[in-house]
Amino acid sequence: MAITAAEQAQFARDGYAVARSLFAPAEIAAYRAHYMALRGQGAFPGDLVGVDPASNDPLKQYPRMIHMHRWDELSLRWLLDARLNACLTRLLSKEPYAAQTMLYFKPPGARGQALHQDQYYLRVSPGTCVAAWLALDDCDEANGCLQVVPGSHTWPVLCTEAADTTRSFTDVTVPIPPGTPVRPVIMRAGDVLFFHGSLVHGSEPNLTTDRFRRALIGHYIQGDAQQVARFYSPTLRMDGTPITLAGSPDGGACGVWVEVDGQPAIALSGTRAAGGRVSE
Ligand SMILES: O=C(O)CCC(=O)C(=O)O
Repeated sequence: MAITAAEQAQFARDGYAVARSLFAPAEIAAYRAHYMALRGQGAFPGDLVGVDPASNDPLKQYPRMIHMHRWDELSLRWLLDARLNACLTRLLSKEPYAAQTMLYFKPPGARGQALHQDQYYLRVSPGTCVAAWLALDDCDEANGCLQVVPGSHTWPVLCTEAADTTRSFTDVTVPIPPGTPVRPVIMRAGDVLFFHGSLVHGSEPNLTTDRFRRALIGHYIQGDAQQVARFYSPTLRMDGTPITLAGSPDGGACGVWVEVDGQPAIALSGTRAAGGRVSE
């Protein structure tokens, strides 16, 4: 079984779970070769920074890819893979819709991505989004594995603040109270991390000199959702047929940390900025 009862319980409690060895080594090798070859061909629709092999910034040499399933058959087949569908359907109790693919290359020396919540960007309603994050390389703290704040999936979407762009390639982050545990998710290539749309997560820079930290990522939304941010439309049913949901409104309330009886608590008093970055 792809998702065990213990993993399902962890997803409910902590907001994430890892399905170990969901993809075989030969499949992983094929994905790595495919995306490295694609990246070598130049820029593609959705690249947030152009490909620049001469740049000193590793992320300009290997920018992430977005929405590849709209023009790449292998990415589409992966997004709709029956194993991912089985895990997601078990975790969500209903088949999801598929909304996005992304490929992070994260070469040696690359910056990470500051802590954030995917729901800030996808704005799924009702319900939430869920990510399937497939490790294409073994990953740990040295090469910038994903880091999560267990239990933060119960938090509302938080208001963002400026991120440290010397460590993060994105410029906004969410604040967390001092002492809040942030847990590295150590994975082997072929493992898939599933995480809830409100889970606070991100990654630190790749500090190695010789190890990529590639990840193939799918974003899904709960199958009873009626709205999603327009950037993700049209979404797909897991049989590949398109379904166009209403566009969710920009802006809205977001959470700010306050102190209640000496303890951190979240008050919904802020205003989420409209517009800005379109993708998590
Ligand atoms: O892989 C990373 O470093 C960040 C990925 C991420 O934040 C996401 O998939 O939402």
